[in-house]
Amino acid sequence: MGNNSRNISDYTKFIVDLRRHMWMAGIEMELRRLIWQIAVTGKYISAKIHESNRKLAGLRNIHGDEQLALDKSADVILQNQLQYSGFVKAYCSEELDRIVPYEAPSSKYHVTADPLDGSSLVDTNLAIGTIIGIHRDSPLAAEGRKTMVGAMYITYGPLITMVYSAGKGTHEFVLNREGEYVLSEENITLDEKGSIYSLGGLRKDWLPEHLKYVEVLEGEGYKLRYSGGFVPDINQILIKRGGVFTYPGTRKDPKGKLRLIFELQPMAFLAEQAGGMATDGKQDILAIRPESLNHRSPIYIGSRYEVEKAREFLT
Ligand code: AFP
Repeated sequence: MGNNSRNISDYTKFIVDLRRHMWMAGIEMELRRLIWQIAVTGKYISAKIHESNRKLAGLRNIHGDEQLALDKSADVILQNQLQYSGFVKAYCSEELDRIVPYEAPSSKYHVTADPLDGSSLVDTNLAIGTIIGIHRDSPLAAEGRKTMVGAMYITYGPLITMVYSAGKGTHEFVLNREGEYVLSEENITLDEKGSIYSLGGLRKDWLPEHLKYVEVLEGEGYKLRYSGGFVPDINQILIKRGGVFTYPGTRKDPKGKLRLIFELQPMAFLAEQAGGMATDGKQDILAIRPESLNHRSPIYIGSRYEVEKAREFLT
């Protein structure tokens, strides 16, 4: 099995687990080990979600102790797993106000995290997720296209699934009963045009040009799919092979709601690796130089037709 570049499908008779997949794709060892470490951490975060059981224990555990908010717990779990891994040079997340350098001089990678995106949905039992960006330099050093080497998300839903890319396509794995991540969708490729749209923000706050764009898609019969969770909403577009997610700039928030570094760059990396696009309506998400950790941006992400159509109305 020396030839790493062979199409992994030649091995369909084997269960292709995550480590084998990354090895056969020829991904360099430290990056493979980092992606694996984060995927394993998703199991611990999932256990925390179930252990905390917001429906029964409320915001206090059975001992009456105030429970740390789940998104903060998820951040602590990620930091504990990455700080001493030896692969991570620095870490930043939506739960922190700065980049945390780790004493790992030989390690290469800067990790960005939205540890538990959609945490406000936990009590509704809707799917939520963890979003990860992997950079060869600080995420503040340059635009994503120059710093990013990988991205992934983990979806905590009826199944635990993990989607990753290290620059050689976008692939989905499902956590099986044995606790292995097994390849389920390889080289996900978005169709030129989809049939679903996922529309964030309040219609009454949309800018006229965005409303005109949505009305064109409505006229073409797009079906609305919006859960309020960025990870499952993006995941649906990738797994259904097309469509568009947008959280636009509005009258109240011209920069939109979503965070460039923690939410938009990773999803843009995955979408582009799946043959799709991601813009702020004008320029590629991965061409935007982050101004701060809190940099927010409008987003149009998904199939080429829908994202390019947005550009017609917004530039
Ligand atoms: P929470 O993490 O506060 O639940 O917000 C989720 C989110 O950041 C993102 O996952 C959704 O796409 C977006 O907000 C939903 O925003 P609206 O609640 O305004 O629709």
